[in-house]
Amino acid sequence: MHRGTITGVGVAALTLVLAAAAPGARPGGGPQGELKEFTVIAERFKFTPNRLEVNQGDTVRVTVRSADSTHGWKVKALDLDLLAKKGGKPETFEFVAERAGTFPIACSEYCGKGHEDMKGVLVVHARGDR
Ligand SMILES: [Cu+2]
Repeated sequence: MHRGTITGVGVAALTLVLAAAAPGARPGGGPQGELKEFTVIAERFKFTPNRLEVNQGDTVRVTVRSADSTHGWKVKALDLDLLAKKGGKPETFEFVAERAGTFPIACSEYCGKGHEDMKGVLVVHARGDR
């Protein structure tokens, strides 16, 4: 059954698919959505940027890179959880912002005393609300 969510294995598979696709190719992309790209730096104890804003229907491509230890970039409400490993390569994934709303982002990998402060927000503006 297709659940439409991105979890650990799904992200890995998706990354491979993206790597194989030509840059900028957006098969199945809706006529209204745009491609929005973000690079997020995760470090103790913040995300930069910590606020991402897109429009409903946009394809969102997020690259997360750690500047120190291992961190997670998790949007629980959307079932997104990306691991940015210590000294690791940037991790990229892509999803379509189907639901409008304001979704909290948190670090999903305990990284020290300020871990709880690693927060952000993903804002998906409803169509017609631009
Ligand atoms: Cu953390």
